[in-house]
Amino acid sequence: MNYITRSIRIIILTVLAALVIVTGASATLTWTKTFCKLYNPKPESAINKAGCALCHTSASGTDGLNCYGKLLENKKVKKSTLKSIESKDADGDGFSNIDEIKAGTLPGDKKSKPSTKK
Ligand SMILES: [Ca+2]
Repeated sequence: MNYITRSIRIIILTVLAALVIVTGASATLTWTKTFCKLYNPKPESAINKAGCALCHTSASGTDGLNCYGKLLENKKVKKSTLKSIESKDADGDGFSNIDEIKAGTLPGDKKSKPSTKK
């Protein structure tokens, strides 16, 4: 009985862990889809090449959120949410998020910024 109870617990915890991982990944994909629909980044832009690093601290997306991603954390996945943070400068590099997005640079990476200030 004890063995069965422990086995059931392990199975339940494994399923829950898998759900958390899948839910997190699909949330990220939904953000990416919404972002691309709204801004349509150019294929050669740093944004397009960054993949998950647009909002995460790594390209794999398995690490935490960067400063741009943190502005979207726990918010509804909607175009209006993205628009609501356009005027902010998430990475503090002197360029607003929307100026970076228009230039194709990363709004969550201080080292990636437009070549000239607008
Ligand atoms: Ca910026």
